[in-house]
Amino acid sequence: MTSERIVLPNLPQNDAPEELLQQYGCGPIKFNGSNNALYERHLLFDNALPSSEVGNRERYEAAARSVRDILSQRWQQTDQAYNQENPKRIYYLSMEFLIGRSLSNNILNLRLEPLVGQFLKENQLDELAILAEEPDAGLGNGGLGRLAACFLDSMAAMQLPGMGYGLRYEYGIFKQTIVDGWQQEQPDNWLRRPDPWEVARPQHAVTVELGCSFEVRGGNLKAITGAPSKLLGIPYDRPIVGYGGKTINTLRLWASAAPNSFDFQEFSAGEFVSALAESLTAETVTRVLYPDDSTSMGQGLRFVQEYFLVACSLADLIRRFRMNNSDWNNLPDKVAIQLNDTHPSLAVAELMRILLDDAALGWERAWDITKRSLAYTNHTLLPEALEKWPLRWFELMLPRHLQIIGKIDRLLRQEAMVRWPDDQGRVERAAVIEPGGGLVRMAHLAIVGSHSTNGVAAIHSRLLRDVTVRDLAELYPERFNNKTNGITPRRWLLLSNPDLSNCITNAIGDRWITKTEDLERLKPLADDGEFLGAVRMAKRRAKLRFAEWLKSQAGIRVDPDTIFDSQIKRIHEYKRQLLNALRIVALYNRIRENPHIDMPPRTFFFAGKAAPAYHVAKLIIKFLNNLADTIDGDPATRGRLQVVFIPEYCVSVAERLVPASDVSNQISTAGYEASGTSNMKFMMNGALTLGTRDGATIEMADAAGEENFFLFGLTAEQVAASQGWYSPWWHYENEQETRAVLDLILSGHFSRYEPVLADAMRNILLTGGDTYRHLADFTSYMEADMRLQSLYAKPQDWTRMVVRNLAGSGRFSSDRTISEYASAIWNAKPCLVP
Ligand code: 26V
Repeated sequence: MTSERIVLPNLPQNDAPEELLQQYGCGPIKFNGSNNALYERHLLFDNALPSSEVGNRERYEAAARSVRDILSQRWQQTDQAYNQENPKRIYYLSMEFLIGRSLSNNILNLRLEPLVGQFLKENQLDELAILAEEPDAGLGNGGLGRLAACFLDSMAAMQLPGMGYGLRYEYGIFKQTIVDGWQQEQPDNWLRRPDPWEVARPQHAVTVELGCSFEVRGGNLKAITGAPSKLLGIPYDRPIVGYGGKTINTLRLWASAAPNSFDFQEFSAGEFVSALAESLTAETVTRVLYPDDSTSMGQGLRFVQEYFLVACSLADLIRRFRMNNSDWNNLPDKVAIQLNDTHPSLAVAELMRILLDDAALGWERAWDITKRSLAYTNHTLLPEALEKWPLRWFELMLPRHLQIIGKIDRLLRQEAMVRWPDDQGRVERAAVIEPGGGLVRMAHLAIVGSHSTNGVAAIHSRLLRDVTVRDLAELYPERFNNKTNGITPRRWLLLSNPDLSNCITNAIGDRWITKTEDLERLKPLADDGEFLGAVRMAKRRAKLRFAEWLKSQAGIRVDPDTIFDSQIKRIHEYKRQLLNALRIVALYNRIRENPHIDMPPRTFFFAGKAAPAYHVAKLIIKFLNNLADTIDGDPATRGRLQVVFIPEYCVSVAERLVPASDVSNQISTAGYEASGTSNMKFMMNGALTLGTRDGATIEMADAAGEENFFLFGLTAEQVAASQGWYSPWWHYENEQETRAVLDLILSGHFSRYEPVLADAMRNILLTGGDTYRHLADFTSYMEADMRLQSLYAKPQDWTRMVVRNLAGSGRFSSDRTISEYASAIWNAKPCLVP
């Protein structure tokens, strides 16, 4: 595996807006001219409404359609260039794309902001109100889905011929409301109104064949054996605008439908109805995104979703390959398929099926081509999240794939037996089909059937190789590598934090937008008083903006003169929102015991969703809300401590809260968080990190210098080594503050009317053994917090550290990550669009 990085083309930086429109093929069309203006025309005609009835939703649609008009020529040119040049293409297969809103992002990437700004001013339009009409496209659960969206942005910005393939869920991640402190879930019907960004391409529909038929019963999919059936996959394309607008790639999302083979003449009225009901069944396949919890029921539908994504996407990319290439042997030279976790790992069996049955190649040839075309990224080591599917489901739905997987498993076992003739245990541990259990280990299938397996941060890649799949890593050491995650600086800095962006650009120019290594040039400015003042001012503005937004949205008042201290991510025991809560209770105790204590006033923000069936995570949300209420109601700490749980965490909320935060909490039990990506967003937005040595946080501290980080807690090695003897009771009995905090919680101080809560906390933190080591890390978390508090008292020193973090954050751009994938895994090069 080569590690050399590809050289990227320089991007256009300062084209004049009018020239940009020319470049997009929009010379004759005026965006805001009076004559035949795009916007006016859409506003007037698209919804056939009198202007008296036009509201912000209509204005949003008209604006989005205008922007789409502007980019559509360039979008087609990108496609044409790829068809003509026939470069190696990159296909990113993912069950999740957490896109968020597109209008402002597309305007920014097309560099239309000056034009749009002028237009809004002339027409006295309320920009924020119009942007807020766009639903936040939540086709993902969290980090894995947002990473996929950042990767698409980077590939387009870097003019790489990349395409995303996913599912067009009618319902994205559920909407969260908080009622009496408890999480409630509401369906997210984000497509209720037409989505101006999507273009249906029915001419490219694909037929998917399954070994059985289905009935939907009680929310579950029931298979009807012996009745093979077909599904139709209809592609919906969304433009992915690269920064500078040179390249516009495509995200293709598949919607399921019933094939149109129904012959009206031959059926009676009764069958007519049942046949249409069948089409409803077909459409359920892409109805809803699965929330990230492996424990919940009804996973049969998830299995069908995964195969549906794989079958549609491979058929589509193979069709494209065949248009320009006649020799199957060239597939790996023209196609790189990246599997985002094991969710699309049926691609191994499906590509083998295509090569064996459709292309009529022999096993050896097909196997070689498959491995060289596919690559796999692992995103978690949690055993409960490693997918294993029952053999029985393969028998029912995918009998041919089961044959193929059976043979892959047999050949792998033979190879392992040659390697370890005296160790049947190792052979079984390496196998694809789990011994006895009747389950297919999807991670093993992905590793065996591809040429690359990567983790998403150095520590994670090491644990994956040395612990989780050690046997396979010893069989195929050359396949294992690391690609540390990144985030797109366009959405997560330029768009979401205009004040800090300007401040950076004023200091070092705007090349950082596509070359974030330039941020290193800020390092010497850590000693420049004027620059520090500008950075402080930018943070203050972001805090004011956030406080105003929170008041208008949720009616919650927060004080921008307090430290904004945030932890925003999915709610999970290993992410340890409860450790954060213990810290807050300790600070609360300190103030109550000593009202004159010198402590900077703080506002603690939590946001995040719990999987609907993850009972403990929901209890944690309830506890955080009770904590917020109790502290709010206590005059002893008023004006000094405030806790806020922001409901409905999503991309748009992160875009607002991250720029406003002073402190970022990245406090997972070491060894559990594969990488984290919000850690990087905070770092790039001028927050300081309180964190454990886990995931990419380790590399972030390394890049900024550990002296500029507040690291604490056990290392992954220490966590693993204490497995046999760790007891939370030792900390309870021997640490005064730990005991005081727990005693207060267990006394029911924060759960007077809900005794189950205190019971649950006792169980998680003490009697249940404290699996995630909250108590082990509590004291050193408090120590790190004290260091942070003292630094905050010296604004100049604080901001100096912020600048050193910012200067070290360039490595965590997803452009860097993608350039590593492109050179070391995909062997893909940019393809310029003329
Ligand atoms: C599992 C399941 C199980 C069943 C249904 C739906 C579903 C969806 C997702 C998952 C696994 C999610 C794994 C994941 O999100 N990992 C996160 O990936 C981020 C990007 O690499 C990384 O930054 C986070 O540390 C890691 O937790």
